[in-house]
Amino acid sequence: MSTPPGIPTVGDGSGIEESRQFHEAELQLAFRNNAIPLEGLRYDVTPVGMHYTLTHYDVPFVDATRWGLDIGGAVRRPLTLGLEALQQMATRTLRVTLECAGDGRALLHPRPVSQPWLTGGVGNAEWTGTPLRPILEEAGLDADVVSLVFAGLDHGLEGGIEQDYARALTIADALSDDVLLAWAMNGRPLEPQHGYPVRLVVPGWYGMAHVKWLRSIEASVAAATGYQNAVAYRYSQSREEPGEPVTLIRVRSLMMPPGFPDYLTRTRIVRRGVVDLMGRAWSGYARVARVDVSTDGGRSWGQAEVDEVADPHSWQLWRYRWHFRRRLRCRR
Ligand SMILES: Nc1nc2c(c(=O)[nH]1)N[C@H]1C(S)=C(S)[C@@H](COP(=O)(O)O)O[C@H]1N2
Ligand SMILES: [Mo]
Repeated sequence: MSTPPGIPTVGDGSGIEESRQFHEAELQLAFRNNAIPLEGLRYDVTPVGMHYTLTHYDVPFVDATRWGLDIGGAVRRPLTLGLEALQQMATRTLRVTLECAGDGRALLHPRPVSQPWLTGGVGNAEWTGTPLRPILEEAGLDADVVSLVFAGLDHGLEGGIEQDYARALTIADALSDDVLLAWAMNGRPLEPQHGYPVRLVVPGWYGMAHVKWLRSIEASVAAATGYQNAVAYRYSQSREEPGEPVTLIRVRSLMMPPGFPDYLTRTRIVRRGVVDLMGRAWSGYARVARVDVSTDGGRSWGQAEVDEVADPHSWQLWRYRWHFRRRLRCRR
């Protein structure tokens, strides 16, 4: 594959030079795509209005009474399913931590020019829908199908390529048990920005796989191509390498900031004494067994208590009792 054109970084002629100052284009994206406020980590299930959002193009307006999901390509019985038909199928609710693959990118040097996440491109919601596998079985995948392409109703320009937002899964990943076509978030119909009327939910995977405003599923006898699979969402050390595809969520944790903030800078003020630190840790690969906490800038570490009984795809609560005696200066 030739050099990916699509992922600009600061200082490469994108017009944005590396600096802690952000370009107006980045600011505009940051307003459209909100992070969870870190105090929102307190809720086991993230309230819908606190859950992060990431939308590449425009949020499409969808009339659910006219909406249908087309299942086609290399299948024996192409299907079109409306919302009511889907809702009459077997229903499951899963608590799933969703994180944007770009979470934290604005802290990188050089900084990739995109939605400028600092932290907080994450949330933990309850998604209700119907399992994908029986629908694929009903459609009857041809024996030589290797991937499924999930396309959304949204359309835009990215990396110089005009496209519908679309992501593929291998057949094995698409058939795995917990993949859902979801129409509800925290027990209510999806909000427009979260994919109304139906989105894909692929527990354990970074956000880009969870295609919103799902319009079609196409069975393909070829491996995935398309901008969002072949150019975006790849781990690479240089522009020249095609890199490895981004799939499951890597291990991470965040802390609810203790004390209270300064309005402008968000510097925290914490009173001396016993401070119960709390946060969340998650990984799409495995349960989190241990969280280490440092309260002295990494010189020493203690072990937090980690909730090990959380749902399999849900983030886990951690707690750490801090005996705060000395004065300390911390940023953010
Ligand atoms: N159709 C469509 N699906 C999409 C996207 C998009 O732009 N269009 N963004 C993806 C990305 S990058 C992320 S991180 C998640 C965000 O889901 P949320 O906004 O519901 O939190 O949706 C994914 N699904
Ligand atoms: Mo994302």
